[in-house]
Amino acid sequence: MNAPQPHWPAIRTPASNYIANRWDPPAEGGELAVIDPSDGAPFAAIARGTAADVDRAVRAAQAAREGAWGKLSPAERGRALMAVSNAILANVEELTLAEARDCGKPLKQARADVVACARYFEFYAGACDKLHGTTLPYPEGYTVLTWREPHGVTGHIIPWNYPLQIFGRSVGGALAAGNACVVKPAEDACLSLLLLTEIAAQAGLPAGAINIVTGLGREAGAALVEHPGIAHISFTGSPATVTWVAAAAAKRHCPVTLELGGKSPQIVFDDADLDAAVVGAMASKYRNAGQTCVCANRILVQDSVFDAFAEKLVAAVNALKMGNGADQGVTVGPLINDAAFEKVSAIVKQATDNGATVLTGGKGNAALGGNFYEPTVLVNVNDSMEVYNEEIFGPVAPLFRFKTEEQAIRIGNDTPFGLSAYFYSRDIGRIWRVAEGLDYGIVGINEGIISTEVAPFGGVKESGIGREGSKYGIDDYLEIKYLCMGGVND
Ligand code: TXE
Repeated sequence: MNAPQPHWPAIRTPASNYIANRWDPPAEGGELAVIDPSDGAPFAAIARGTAADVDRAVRAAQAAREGAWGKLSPAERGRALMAVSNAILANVEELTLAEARDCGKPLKQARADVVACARYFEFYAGACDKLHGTTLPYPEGYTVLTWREPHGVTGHIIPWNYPLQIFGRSVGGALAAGNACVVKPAEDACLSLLLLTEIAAQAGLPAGAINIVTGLGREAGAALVEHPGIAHISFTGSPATVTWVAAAAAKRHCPVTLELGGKSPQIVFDDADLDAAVVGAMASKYRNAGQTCVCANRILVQDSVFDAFAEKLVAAVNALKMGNGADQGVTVGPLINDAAFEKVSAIVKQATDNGATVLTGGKGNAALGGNFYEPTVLVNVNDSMEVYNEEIFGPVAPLFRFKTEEQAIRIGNDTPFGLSAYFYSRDIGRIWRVAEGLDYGIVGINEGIISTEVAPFGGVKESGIGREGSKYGIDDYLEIKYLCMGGVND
């Protein structure tokens, strides 16, 4: 690479799985290189886990369910999760560094992800002793009630774009419900989760409550989905991979929670506060270099304010600072790997070859090289282009014109995805009409950042099944047992 690299402090990088509260070397001894997305150079190694490691992790989780973890009262479970939350914050520096370097994130953003992860654990800690069933009205002589029970051992397949946040949202909810967890992080970004699991153990979490097996999706990931001891699978990733994951889970009737990304519209109406809409678009589209499942992927702007919005957006984009996450003031880092860079480059090229105009960006950053793709704004785009149809997963904002509210809703819904949508308007009547018309699991109104521990995260249509985060997210990790006792009056 051309750019001088900043100095990264050393990061502990154990090439081991973490099972039953100890580092556990992979049975077959394999390793995978950990690549720094900012220069393409390997800087560490992780274990290449296989089916034997997954099996050991599942057994450790089963033992935890039957042992120390399963025997905690709900209040004690809550205190254990609160201790994990506090320990995450006490180790914020180490976790921030690991997340930033592994994912290519600016330090400020990685730090926010660590804090968000701690908040998930704090939220779920408070929920543990508030999960309960109900009594039901039944004919006299019967007593009927429901109990809520954990599935047992849950499997969690985590992607590379927000490892800490997605871990907190998914694993935190499963633990609050009383499950023990086996986690397979993405091969592109494992380090923060390995460290976090050790930190959780040191904070007193009983052995086997969380176990991590690293490795390739088609090896360790597939073994996790197929393992008969896994009673629920949570998967966040691509629609291509889920076809396999969901089919393998269905073969053994294993319930799933799925989050598969999106094609979020951001609609800017002519009565919107344009500056607020630009701030929202910047936060939504360009954070994490556009590698966010809820980021604005199609920005629809009403005709009369299109040029003004485009001008303001381009000015804001040109003020971003691209570079290595460890450098002061950097706001946009590299894409995660070569494949991601090629995908984004191909989508933009297909658009420009067919008449799209680049207002800014539109290419890799020549000075930084590698996987740095310049923050981009495109106009003159249409619905025949990949940039209209594909989840871009890069810092590229295509701007589309629309004339009427009905047209905006129609274009906004014109995708098989249904994760999140955003719109900007100050007309209260319009706000409720459009919120109702958009076919999405999450709708941001005059708001561009949407993910928080108190809210249900997930989508409709091809964006997935179920929710994580909030009290709804815990429901996915609980079974309902219905009890009917007769003969009470005999
Ligand atoms: O995803 P994969 P990739 C989208 C985004 C991105 C594209 C490709 O558009 O450009 O997907 O990313 C594990 N059995 N999203 O290739 O393959 C894998 O190890 C079990 C959106 O990284 O879906 C990793 O842990 N597991 C998304 C996880 O699946 C398997 C976030 C995700 O990898 C497996 C990431 C298998 N056979 C990408 N194969 C979002 N929803 O936010 C792979 N995995």
